[in-house]
Amino acid sequence: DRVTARRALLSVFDKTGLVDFARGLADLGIELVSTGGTKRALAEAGLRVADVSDLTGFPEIMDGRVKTLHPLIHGGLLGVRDDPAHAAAMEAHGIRPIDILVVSLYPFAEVRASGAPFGSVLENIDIGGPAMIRAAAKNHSYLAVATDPADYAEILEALRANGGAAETGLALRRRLGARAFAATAAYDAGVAEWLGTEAGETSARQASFAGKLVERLRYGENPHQDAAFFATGEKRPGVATARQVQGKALSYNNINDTDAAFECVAEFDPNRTAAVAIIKHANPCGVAEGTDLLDAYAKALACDPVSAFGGIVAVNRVLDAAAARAIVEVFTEVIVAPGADDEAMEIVKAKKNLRLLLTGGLPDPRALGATVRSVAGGLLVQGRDNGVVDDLDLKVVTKREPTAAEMSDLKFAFRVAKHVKSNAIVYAKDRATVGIGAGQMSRVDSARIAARKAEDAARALVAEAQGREMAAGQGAAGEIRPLTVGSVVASDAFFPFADGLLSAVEAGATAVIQPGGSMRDTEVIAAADAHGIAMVLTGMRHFRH
Ligand code: 93A
Repeated sequence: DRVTARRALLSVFDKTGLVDFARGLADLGIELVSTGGTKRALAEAGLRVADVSDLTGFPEIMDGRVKTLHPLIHGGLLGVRDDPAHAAAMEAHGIRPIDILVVSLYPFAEVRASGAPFGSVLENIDIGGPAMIRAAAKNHSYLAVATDPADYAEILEALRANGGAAETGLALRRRLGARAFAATAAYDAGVAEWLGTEAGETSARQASFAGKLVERLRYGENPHQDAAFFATGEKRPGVATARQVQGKALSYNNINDTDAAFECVAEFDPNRTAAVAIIKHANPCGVAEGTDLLDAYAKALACDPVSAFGGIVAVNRVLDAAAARAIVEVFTEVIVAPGADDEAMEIVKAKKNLRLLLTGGLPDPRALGATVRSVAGGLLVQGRDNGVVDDLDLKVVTKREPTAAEMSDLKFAFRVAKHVKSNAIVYAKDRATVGIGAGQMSRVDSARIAARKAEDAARALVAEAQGREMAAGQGAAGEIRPLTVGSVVASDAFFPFADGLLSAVEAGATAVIQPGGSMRDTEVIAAADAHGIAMVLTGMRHFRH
């Protein structure tokens, strides 16, 4: 996989580090070829360098718009050295291979930012540079391509190894190739954004850099916002790659919520348990494991039946008829599942507007990947939160150890808390959520809201039971016992003070799972001990904003 470099083509706008790098190449016996300005800079430094025009026998024309766009250059970049037909073509047309390409592009972004007039910004769209970069990156089996002065040192180091054998290895060339495509992609994204803005395109329509357009959406989060859906090409089973079997077109909010639902339910291994997540406004309003999907759905629904109205339901196994029948009884926007059996599909069909999405599988919650969010003038990129509670080193820090049942519910609750917007508080019992507090600015408020929702759910259950008894002619009064009594609770981040914990104790929780790491951990642990609560620290936080 080693290639000996004999000839380098340098064409750089940014001349930082150019002379030293080129001298390093020349010292290794590598021949230099350059475009106008780059050649002048090298010649002034006393280096021997040929002009691209001498090589092509063609002058730079149209104010430099056409200087390297020539078969003698592109043939030298693209020719597959080991292919006899390519070698013959090179021989026949006098094309000599280029082994190292060094390009830095016209400063399009800088010229645009300077407020220059349209014509100068346009003139600073580099065409020949990206063409060469992409050719070299495609042909990285034979070429090393540098698109940034920061790459020079690494390349020189490789060439100087083995007693200055002027060789590059495949691993380095591939890395450089990937950086090169990233550079041209980012460059073109900037051009697209600029020209789109100049053309009066609105934001969503010009966001072509986000990936391949799947569809234009009717509107965004609100009707006055336009929107579109792009696929990145990532093969992760989910809303972007799913097959929509039926129902009307998905809206922006549907797509966002369906993604949240499916990512949440994918935390539950289908070989271990059936699981269902019901999502509203990107937050779970009920998540449960069960003996089968029907059981899991009933438990998930009981957590917050009011919010589940108009929700999105995700299941982790092939949707069966019994579960489908129960789901269609509640007004539901979307069902997303790895698959569905024929009978289930028939049942769903009766609800024309209900969308059924089949993904063909579940995404791996441990997979790497990136999440992107825009801020004014920029993008924030981070790795996916691929932390899974089973992989963590859990530490019991209280006098009382959790019982086996508590421990199982604690892990369940923490798994769900990862998918609840911060501050997240999740009460759980028997592997079902019984109260969820989401998206509050104070953790105590989240805890209180979760407890209150659990009380509401308990009230709803009693009312339902009373209704049934009344219907059966036996007037009865049920006692309202909040579902949080005897539950466990998870917090996505540490308790900064004991108050958040105390409010969970008040609601009846007997065990707590949280990352730990607060300055007041000892205070929080002491409060847990004082109330006979078992506490487990995960060492991992699951903020989700
Ligand atoms: O105007 S171009 O799009 N046409 C070309 O054929 C071409 N070839 C190289 N711009 C082209 N370049 C760019 O010229 C390079 O990407 C680099 O930014 C610049 C270097 O020119 P000089 O060596 O004259 O300073």
